[in-house]
Amino acid sequence: MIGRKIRRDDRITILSGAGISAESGVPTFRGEDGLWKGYDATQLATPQAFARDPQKVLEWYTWRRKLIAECNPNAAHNAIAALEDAGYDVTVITQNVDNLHRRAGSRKIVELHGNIFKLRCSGGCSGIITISEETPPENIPRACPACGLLLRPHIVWFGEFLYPEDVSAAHCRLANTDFLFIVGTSGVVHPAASFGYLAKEAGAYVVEINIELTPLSEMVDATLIGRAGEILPKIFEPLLGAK
Ligand code: BJW
Repeated sequence: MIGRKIRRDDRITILSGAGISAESGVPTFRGEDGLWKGYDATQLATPQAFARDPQKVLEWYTWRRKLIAECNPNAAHNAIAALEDAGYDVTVITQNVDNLHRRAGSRKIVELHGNIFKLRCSGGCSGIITISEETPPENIPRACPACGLLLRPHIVWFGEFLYPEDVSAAHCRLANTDFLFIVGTSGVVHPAASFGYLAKEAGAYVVEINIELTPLSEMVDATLIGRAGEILPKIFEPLLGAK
């Protein structure tokens, strides 16, 4: 199906984007359904938007958090977690902030763009506050316990730098992986958009799974067109008994 056989000792890396969570009911960012509550995410997920109207941005995140908390991992998240559970060397590098890989049971995860269930001080105090999916919106803390400034989502907005330790962890893995599966990403947001090239240059076999072609389709070794929740179980489930 993917053109190269996965062996038991292969290192398998997943680079996931919003499309992997679409079948869970989490909206994607771009494309026809790529609107969040009528807002263009690229206009609200910026430090400028937060500086201009923090209330609006925080309300938008509260709404999204509630929507995401009501969603569950789907067959794609589960197939990846099951492969790791079966003893394969699997690392997930995700652009998603929805926590669904962790809820599915994946353990080795690099969250490139942060996590919507974490908060940090908008003034730069170092502590990160984790909130549970069940926390009602009215109980989500608003002010930094150390300095009193507003808390903001622990998310990387446009124009902000990713955390260097996350980028290093991703680069290190991409340089040392046998397979890279690029799943459900439009492949336009950097630096993640360049990760396929890094892995390929380092010798990985790169497979894209998406419902449509993307700018990355030309560089990958194989593109599988279809839903992640249908394709990934077909690739990974036959491997489960083989470890
Ligand atoms: C399915 C499916 C199913 C649907 N099965 N598939 C040139 C070079 C380098 C950088 C830049 C540059 N020009 C501009 C930049 C900066 C910018 C950038 O890349 N912009 C591009 C748009 C051009 N990058 C940044 O700002 C990053 N920081 C940075 O580069 O720092 C250095 C720097 C600083 C200052 C200036 C310049 C550089 C930070 C990026 C942070 C991205 N943050 C967001 C918002 C998070 C907020 C939040 O969630 O609240 O992260 S943007 C948004 O896009 C979100 C996503 O993680 C990210 C990627 O989107 P993704 O996952 O690909 O989703 P979609 O919706 O685009 O695609 C879904 C796909 O799924 C589609 O292809 C569907 O077909 C598919 N699909 N159903 C399989 N069932």
